[in-house]
Amino acid sequence: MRIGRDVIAAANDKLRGEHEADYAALGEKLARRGVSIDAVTRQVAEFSVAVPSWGVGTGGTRFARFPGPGEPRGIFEKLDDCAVINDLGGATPAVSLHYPWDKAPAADLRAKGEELGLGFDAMNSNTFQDHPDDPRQPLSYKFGSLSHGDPAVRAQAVEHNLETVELGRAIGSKALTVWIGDGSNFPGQSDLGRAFERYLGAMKEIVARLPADWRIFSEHKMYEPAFYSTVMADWGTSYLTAMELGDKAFCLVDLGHHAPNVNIEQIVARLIHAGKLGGFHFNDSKYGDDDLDAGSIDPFRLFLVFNELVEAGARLDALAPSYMIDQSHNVTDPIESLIRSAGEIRRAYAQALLVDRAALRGYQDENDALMASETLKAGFRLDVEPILVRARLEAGGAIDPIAAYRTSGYRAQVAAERPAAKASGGGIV
Ligand SMILES: [Mn+2]
Repeated sequence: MRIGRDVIAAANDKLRGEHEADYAALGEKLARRGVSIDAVTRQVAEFSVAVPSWGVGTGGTRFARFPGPGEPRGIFEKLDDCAVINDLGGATPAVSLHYPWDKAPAADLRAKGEELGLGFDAMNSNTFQDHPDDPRQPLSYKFGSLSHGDPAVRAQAVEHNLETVELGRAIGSKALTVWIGDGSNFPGQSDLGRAFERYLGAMKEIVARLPADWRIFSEHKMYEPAFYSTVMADWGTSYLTAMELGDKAFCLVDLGHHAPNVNIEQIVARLIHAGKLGGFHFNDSKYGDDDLDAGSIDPFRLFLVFNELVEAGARLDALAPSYMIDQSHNVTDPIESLIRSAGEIRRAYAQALLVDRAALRGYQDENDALMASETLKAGFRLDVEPILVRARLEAGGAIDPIAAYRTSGYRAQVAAERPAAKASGGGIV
């Protein structure tokens, strides 16, 4: 089921007058600075972010999971929920799948995507848990996967990644994201050097068999599930990996996978400089890999990341990173969280577009620290909501997507149709 165009139109009718006034007011304000609001709206409308298939189910913590009503029971219902997010928010026309959680015949996935107006972004493999029902994966990943000491386990993990690529290729994806849980809990448990070398060897086998037009993203994460060392621990290791693996290999930056207070925007700038920025997993965090809604804790940091992206200009266009959300929703309706997050990501982009870059460069060159800082913050302080609304409206979405979603009664309807949700994957990756 989908939310009818008439429901969205009726909700919009009530708010349209106010929106027009807000858009005109912001347009006037920007015009005084020589900026065309319509041009900025067009850029924002062209920016989209993929939603994670695993994000539409309720996530969990290390301690428990509290399922919500009407959780999708499989990939096709997940895609239904993803379509609602895109229909209302107009910013998320692609879905990132997780394999084998989302295992299904490729033709059916393609048909469902076409029916819902959804495409498929990067594929995610899964060697951080065992798959006892899969005859092709009889060996355990308890002590690692691509870096495991046993070559048979590594070979199994390589084959699993290639199987993930095979499905991705059949549904129009062009990239594989590899995140492994490999690591150790105790000093001495694992040889740090040899584990990394084994990982590189296994990744080289995957890269050698990757389709010509595919990219591979290595996603680093400082800790968890391993608590002493992680094989792919930081952006330095990820960069080393991408360099070693060659032209098809890039780094993926998950905003929650860094030590507290790390300057993520600087990492982004470095990876752009190196031509190795492959993509993002957007989310927000206060303490660790919290997987909270993008922009909900530190919207300024999100803005600073987008400031680097906008600053990079043509160099970024050449890299064409994959923009994806990776969140775990434990206490909210996942559809609402994902609509909100996509909006916040676009907000950060719009604010970054509105930074006066010529003035900023001038102050930087003059070492006027205060005015450089003020010029940057002037973009962040702008209320760009009318631009976000206009971009949504032009895509057929809702002026207030969360209000329209609540009015639609979608959650109650799917709760009636989808009894006894069973967990299909966690959400903290
Ligand atoms: Mn991630």
